[in-house]
This record gives sequence, C-alpha cells and structure tokens, in this order.
Amino acid sequence: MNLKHVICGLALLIGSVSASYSQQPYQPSPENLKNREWFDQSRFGVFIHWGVYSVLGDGEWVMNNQNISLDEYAMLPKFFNPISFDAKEWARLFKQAGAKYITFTTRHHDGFSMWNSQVSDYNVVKKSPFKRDIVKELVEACHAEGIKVMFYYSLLDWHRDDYLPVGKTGGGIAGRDSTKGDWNQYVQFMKNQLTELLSNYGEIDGIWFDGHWDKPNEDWHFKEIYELIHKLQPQCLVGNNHHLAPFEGEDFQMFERDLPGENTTGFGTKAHDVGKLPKEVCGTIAGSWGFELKDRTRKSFQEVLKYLVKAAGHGSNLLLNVGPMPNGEIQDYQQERLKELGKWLEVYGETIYGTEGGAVSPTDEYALTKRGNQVYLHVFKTDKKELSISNLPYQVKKVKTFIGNKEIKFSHKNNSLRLDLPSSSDEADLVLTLTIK
Ligand code: JFZ
Repeated sequence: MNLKHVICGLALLIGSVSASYSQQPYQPSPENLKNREWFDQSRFGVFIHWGVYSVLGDGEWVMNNQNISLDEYAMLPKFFNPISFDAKEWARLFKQAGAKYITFTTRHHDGFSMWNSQVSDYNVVKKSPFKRDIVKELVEACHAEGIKVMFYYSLLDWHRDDYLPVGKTGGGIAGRDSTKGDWNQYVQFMKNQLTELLSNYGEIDGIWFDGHWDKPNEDWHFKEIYELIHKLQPQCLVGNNHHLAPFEGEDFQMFERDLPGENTTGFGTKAHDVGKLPKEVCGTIAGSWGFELKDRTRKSFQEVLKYLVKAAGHGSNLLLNVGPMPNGEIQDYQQERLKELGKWLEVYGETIYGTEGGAVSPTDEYALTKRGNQVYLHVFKTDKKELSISNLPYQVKKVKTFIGNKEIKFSHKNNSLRLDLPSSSDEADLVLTLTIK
C-alpha cells in the first residue's frame, strides 16, 4: 500500500463518516421535546381558514373548483377589506373557548400570503386595500392572551409558475406558464417565506404543512426545510398533513376530519401509520374550512363536544376550525359553539386537559381519559339505563359522578365493566370518575 492508497482510504473514511453524520436520525432538541409535552397536554386548539377566497363565499378551494383563471383570481385581493377584523376580539374568543393554541392559514393553496412577505408581493399588505399585516396582529393578540400560535403553510401552490407543472389539482386554472416551472426556485421560495414567518413574528410553536399529496412523488426537500425550522426556532413543532406515517423530522401527527386509526374519509391516515408522536385531529364547525355562504352544515354543540372528547379518548388534541367571513367577523353560530365548549371546559377541563387516552378506544357511546389512578368515563347522551364496557384492563375500585360525587353501582368481572347510569345521562356528556388500582 503506498501513500496514495492511504490518502484515498482516509478520504473514503472521512467521506463515509460525514455522510453518515448527515444521515443521522433526527434528534429533537430539549426545547422541542418540552414543547411536544405542552402540545400533548393542551388538547384543544382553534383552526382558522381565512384568506381572500372568503370574498367569494365558496370555500378555500374555490379557485380550483370553479376553474377561476390566474388573472381573475388576482382581482380578489382588491375586494378583501375586512373592516371588522379585530385580532384582540378573536383572541378573547379563543381564550373564552378554552383553546390553548391557534393554527392560522398564513398561505393557503391559492398562494396568497396573509402577511407582509418580502419575497412575494402577492400578499395582504401589498395587494389589498386593507394593507394590514394580519399574521402580525393575530400573533400579538393571541400571545397577549397566553395562546400559542402555529402556522398553516401550504406546500401546494395554484398561483406561482415555478410550482409547475401542475400536480393532482389546479389543472383547470388558466393563465399559468408551465415553461417557467422551476422546482428548486420554488423550494427556495418556501424556505424564504418560512424564514420570514419564523423570524419576524416572535415565538411560533408549530408549522402545519399541507399539500404534499398534490405531488406525492416530488422531492420536497423536507429534511432541509424541517432543519431550517428547527434551527430558527428549536421549539417549533413540525407537522405535515400528508396522511402517511410521520416523516423524519416531524414532531406531531395530524388526522384530518378523522380520529387516529379510523380513516373515516378514505383519504386519511391508515391505522398502521399511526405513530407515537403527539396527535392532533382537525375538523370543522361548518361543513367547509373556508367561509362558504351556503354552508348549511352547522354542527351542534353535542357534535363538536363529542369530537373533542373522543379525540382526548385517543390521546389526541382537537383543532376545531372556524372560517371567518370576508369582513373579518366569525359567524355567530361558530362563535357560539366555541363559547359553549369553553363553558363546558370550565367545568370538565380537568377530565380533558393534560390527560392521556384510555385503554379502550372511544365509541359512539363513550370515551375514556385518564390521569394517574383516575379514569374519566365520558358517557354521551343516551336513553340507556346501564352501560357495559368489555376488555377494560383496569382494576376498578370505585365509580362516582364527576359532578356531585355520587357513588354509582358497578360490577367488574372478567374485565367487563357494567354500571347503572344515573338519570342525568341525558346530559351532552355524563362524566364518571373511576378510581383504579
Ligand atoms: C387540506 C386542504 O386541501 C383543505 O383546504 C384544508 O386546508 C384541510 C385542513 O387540509 O385538505 C385535504 C387534504 C388532502 C386531501 C383532501 C383535502 N386529499 O388527499 O384528497
């Protein structure tokens, strides 16, 4: 072996060491782990879908669904002048609702930025008569109320040429120039925007990506993007609505219009892809995410409460969506739902916040949450006079009503629990406290 071989060998060795170093599995920082814990305790957040699409009152997909051309859609910012928008009022409402965080659509698939972006003039300050940085106002107001803020950020873009060629969606949008497709430029653009969002608005506790499914086989540079986020704000939690098992570098897993493991929508996350990261389910109070004038699907208090409680029974947060109107107001019935949840949480918060999911998965009849040796059995509105739960692996010592501490008769044999339901079981959610060994 001569010197040349030794040098070559050394170079190879160094090469492979540095290669394996850069391929090291993601190690979340202590700040990140601490924030995951906070997230996993918080159980309830408010999702906000708001953008210039609200002007048309036909949901946030209107550009795609109505095949609006690029130029036509670009008129919308001129009509976006939400004179009733009051970030402080919103923040007070979210606080009243008992929400611990919000997730706001900083930029949806239409590509319009709701902040004063320096790398895209297609934004609320530069293109709307409103001229105010909505992201800034919202973050400040929420932080003043002690509510943390996460940003929804669309990976998919129906506006920019560099995103082209089109993916699974946006094919009917006229006026885009496919010859200008430039993927590396698009990725760099997203990084620049994320850098702004994570540099100019104080502490941001999560980025909620969406749209990967538009180009599932594209190289999204997620490793780089996630590293950038964690470098700029180590505590910032990364999640991605790709409906797959978590990717390297992600800090929580979300389930859209779903419960973990159920895939009720058909395009959701499959049971075997449910991971161990903190979980969040998301759903709407209305039928759609963004404001839709003719949306007649209005979920009742009973329905949204059940979603919150079932989510908690799965050990998951609920991110419940409102779709503000183009004037900046949140529709009355959506406000009502939030306030009702807040009132309920004032009484029953102990059985939701900071709990873990129970050993038995929630059903349409009940859900279990747990803290230490207390198990909270939530029984949804029912006419039944008794309830049984099989395969309950706890040793139950005592059953009492959460309100009023009344003892409830029960039997627990062969892991099968049977109990008499008190007459108050016509409540939206009757909560019983099981003391276990
Ligand atoms: C996505 C968005 O498209 C939607 O506008 C909203 O923001 C929601 C929270 O997230 O919804 C999806 C995601 C994936 C599919 C459909 C809707 N899909 O794979 O068919």
